[in-house]
Amino acid sequence: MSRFHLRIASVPLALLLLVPAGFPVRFCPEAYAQDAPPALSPVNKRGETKAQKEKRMDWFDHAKLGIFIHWGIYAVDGVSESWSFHNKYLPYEQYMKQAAGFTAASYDPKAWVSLIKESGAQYTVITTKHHDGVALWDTRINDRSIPKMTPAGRDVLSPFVKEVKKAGLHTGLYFSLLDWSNPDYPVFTRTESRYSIKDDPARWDKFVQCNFTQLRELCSAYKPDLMWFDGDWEQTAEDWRADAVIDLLRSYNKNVIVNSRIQGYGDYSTPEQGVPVVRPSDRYWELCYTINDSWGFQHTDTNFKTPFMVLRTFVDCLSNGGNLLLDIGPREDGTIPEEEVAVLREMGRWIKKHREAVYQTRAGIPAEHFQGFSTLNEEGDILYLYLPYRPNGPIEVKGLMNKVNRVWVVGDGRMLNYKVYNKNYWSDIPGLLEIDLPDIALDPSITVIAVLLDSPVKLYRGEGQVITSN
Ligand code: H79
Repeated sequence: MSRFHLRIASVPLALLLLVPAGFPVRFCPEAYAQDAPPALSPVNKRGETKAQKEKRMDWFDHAKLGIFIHWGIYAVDGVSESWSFHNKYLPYEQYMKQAAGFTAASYDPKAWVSLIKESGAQYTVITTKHHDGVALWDTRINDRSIPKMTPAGRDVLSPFVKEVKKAGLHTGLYFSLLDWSNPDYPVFTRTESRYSIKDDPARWDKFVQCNFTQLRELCSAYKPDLMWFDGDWEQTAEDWRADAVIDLLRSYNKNVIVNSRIQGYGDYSTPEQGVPVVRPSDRYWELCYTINDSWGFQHTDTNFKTPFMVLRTFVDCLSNGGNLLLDIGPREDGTIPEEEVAVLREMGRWIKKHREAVYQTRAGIPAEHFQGFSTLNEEGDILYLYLPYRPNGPIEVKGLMNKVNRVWVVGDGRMLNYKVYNKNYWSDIPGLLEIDLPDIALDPSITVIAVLLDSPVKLYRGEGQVITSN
């Protein structure tokens, strides 16, 4: 047993329990062993091993950034997607009249994909149908679609997906399970219901068939790598036929990844808007997040975050081992607001410079060790430190038991001077690692420092100690 194992073994149990569940095994196996094993999702109950799931999730795990697109008739008047009629901010008829203003006149799917590619994203998820039931493609189940209802007069999904695949990005399709416009769907507005499933199961079955038909249309035409469901909360897994939905998706692509919003049947969790404060317990997660406060285009919403703010949240996700699914809301004519373009371009600049500290990383060390965000490489022997600020002195890392072999600025290559302070010969407790960072090495946004260790990272997690020997 190594010296480190002995050290961990002497740490009180209560402290070990504080270690987050997603904490990599390599650090401290004993601490990890204290955690309950992550719950198996129903998909795994159906026979997939942990190793098989890891393999299937591999591209997603390394993708880190995805671009979400909310595009629909709600962009015409700039009202909230579907919710505006559901919550009765305006009458349903007025909401649907927006269709007459949806032109896609300047829609350039090639330019969209080129911007997404430039941002450094590895996948994109587009709203094929939101809760309003209006499909972007030419569905055969009804006339509620962009090709049938709007002056755009054509399927706007196919040319986009074609470009996505050409660019080597992964295809994600957002699909609302609920459809407040469908006459056979029980819920209409917040206060109006059409019927109840238990009173008329045959009518519900009719609706379920609509979902299955549309899912078949999407799977056969677009071969999604990822299905992003939404709106599952209104019905149970049984009513959605969640099991059969997953079977259907897998019959088209056995490696398909499904988000969690299908009543417990998905592969990864999807916090929405609220940036996680503690590391999510799910091994796989993705924060979906808007640049202003709206998913779709809303001309009155000018509350845009700066590129720096979005980048900082991206790094926050990286440091906790998750992805960022960053939303854009194109206008009805297909143009993308300049503020959103600026954010995607800056993400691209920064990611390109720091790619070694993005795609091949996993969650970093606990915040007590470093006042900022951190990640580790796959092997665990390079610690990346992200500085969304200009430091007033040396950068400090606490409790690092490894010897440091080299420190440099990522994307710049400059070697940095470092020193360890307060490492006493009579104590096993590590000293303070202090790294000098000259102003000239600072990135205009977030500087990244790489710390090469002599072996996979080992952390001291104790409370300190009095003199034990001298
Ligand atoms: O498409 C975007 C939003 O329109 C959609 N998801 C993103 C990606 C969205 N769905 N729900 N919400 C946003 C927030 C709604 C939450 C609530 Fe509820 C619905 C509160 C009350 C009803 C959640 C579900 C809490 C209770 C039921």
